[in-house]
This record gives sequence, structure tokens and C-alpha cells, in this order.
Amino acid sequence: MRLPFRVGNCYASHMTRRKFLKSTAVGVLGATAATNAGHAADFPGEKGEAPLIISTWPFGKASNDAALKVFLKSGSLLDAVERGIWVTESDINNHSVGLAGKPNAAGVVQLDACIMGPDHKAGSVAAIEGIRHPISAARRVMEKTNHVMLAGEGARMFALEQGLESVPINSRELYDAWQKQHPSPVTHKVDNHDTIALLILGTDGNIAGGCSTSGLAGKLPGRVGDSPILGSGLYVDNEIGAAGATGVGENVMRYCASFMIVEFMRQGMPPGEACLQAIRRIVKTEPTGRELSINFIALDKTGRYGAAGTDNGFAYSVTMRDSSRVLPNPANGKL
Ligand code: SD4
Repeated sequence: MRLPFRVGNCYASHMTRRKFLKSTAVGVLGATAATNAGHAADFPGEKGEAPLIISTWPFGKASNDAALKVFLKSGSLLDAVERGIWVTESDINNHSVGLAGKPNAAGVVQLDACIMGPDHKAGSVAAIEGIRHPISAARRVMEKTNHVMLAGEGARMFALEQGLESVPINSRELYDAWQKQHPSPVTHKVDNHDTIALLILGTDGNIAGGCSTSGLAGKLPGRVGDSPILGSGLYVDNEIGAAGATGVGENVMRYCASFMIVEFMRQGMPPGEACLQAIRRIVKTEPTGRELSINFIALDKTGRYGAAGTDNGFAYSVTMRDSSRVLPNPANGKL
């Protein structure tokens, strides 16, 4: 989609979502007014030159920049994904990715991550505790085991055996104390969630992606979201393209949304339109209508990229050799 304004490099990676919202409100309204509501043909997305990296949220930009550097130096898509996502996982000011993420209802930070490469290999970890870089644990699952997904304590033990950086955990005591107060399961209001999903198209036309999150703040202990579930929080099909998600995982994983978006691209839709159509399809069957908090990014083999989300404040980051930008949610006003 051609926007009537350009969101340049002025958005530093530490800018909060709220500040970003405020600062782009005028531009977003402009974008909405300049398009005529919601026709697929008006939603073609944009095209870039590989190496091309896109990720969720303004904080993704710092990860994109790191991923680009790694790719240009090493030529490795998976290194670029992993080391790019490290940046967000390491950011102590980010409270929705990595060990600085907000804890679950029992006061424990449980992390989800996955990675998928051009050869359709994938690895994932769910509800892992105390591991600095869950994306690296996911990559090790992919490369060092015959499995695709490890969860909970087993995932942590595996990561420790692999020598990944860790911090001590005291989840047992926290969980026991929490259970005394809440003997039966309760649902907790979720008040904070943002995930990094990062997709890269290499100069050789190959695609890879990764995803990492602390999930929904206040989630029930053991709850796993969409982010480590292949086809939900992330999907890569090297013949077609890739998609990634951020938002309320329960509303993504019930629809295999990233897989759906890639399949829409297979049918010929440009990435942005595929994201929009996935949302429209999901919204149709949901009694809550568009109050779903589901947001997607996608890119295809030819370098087209796009995004769409139900959250007006959703934004995504796009990085190429000569530019690194944060763009507002192109679906604002189109749903
Ligand atoms: C989850 N999808 O665990 C993640 C959280 C998230 O933006 O993406 N928030 O449900």
C-alpha cells in the first residue's frame, strides 16, 4: 500500500507503543482517509529488495538492523533471525519478550519461541523458564534433536545441556505460594502482550523466520500461546513466503493464522492483502467481532511485504540495505 506519508527512521527502537500511537495518530488517520475502505485491490502492500527483513512492532526495528548486519556478514538466514531476535530478548526495557517480560499469574516468566528455515525444518520451545535466549533454544531443538517442540522443564534442561545462558529460577516456590491463594484455576485479565515475529528474505530468494515472546502477562501457569506453534505464530514456506503474528494467541492459534496467510499468498494474494483477508475470515466467525487483538506481518518470495492488524496501534518494522522504517498498521480503517 502506498502511504501518504512516510514514517522514517525517527522512531527509535525504545519508543513505547503508546508514544508511537500518539505520534502516528495523525499519519494513520491520513492513511485511512486516503484509501477507499477495504477493497482487496487497494491493499497490494509494498515491494522491497532482498535482503529484506520485517518484524512486528517498532521495537522490531533494532532486531531487524542487527539481523541485516549478521546476514550481510555471514550470509546465513538462520543466524540473522536468531541474532536479530537476541536484541529484543536482551532488552531489559521490553516487558513482553525475554526474561524482562511480565510474569504469569504465579509470578513466573515463561517464554515461548520458534524458528523455521527455508528447508521446512523448525524448532520450538514453550513455557521455558530462566533461559536468556529462547530463540536459541528453539534453534537447537531444530538442529540438534529429532523433535520439533520441547516444553517446560524438559525444554529448560535441554537448553542447559546445550550450554545456553540461563538465570536461576524459583518457580516452584512462587507457584506453590500462588496455588495456596488460588486453589482452583482462575482466568486472569491480560494487560500486556507484544511479541517479536521476524521474517527475512535473503538475496538467494530463501526465507526464514522466528518468533519470541513472554506471552500474555498474568496468563495461567503453563499456558502456551500461538508464538511457538508452527502455522499459528509463525509459518515459512520457502516456495511462497512467510507470515508471523502478534496479539492474543488464543485468537490466532484456533485459526492457524500464519499458515492461512501463506496459503492465501499461494492463491496469489499479496502479503498485506493476505493478512487482511485472514483477519476478515477470523472476525466473521467470532462473536466478539474485531476485538480480537490479532496482528500479522507477511512477505513473499518476490520481495512483496505487508501487514494488517485489528489493533489500531499495531505497527511493524521493515528493513533493507538502504532503509529501516517503522510503518503503521495498514489495516486501520479497513476492517
Ligand atoms: C501470546 N501472541 O502469547 C502472544 C503474545 C503477543 O502481542 O503476541 N502479544 O499470545
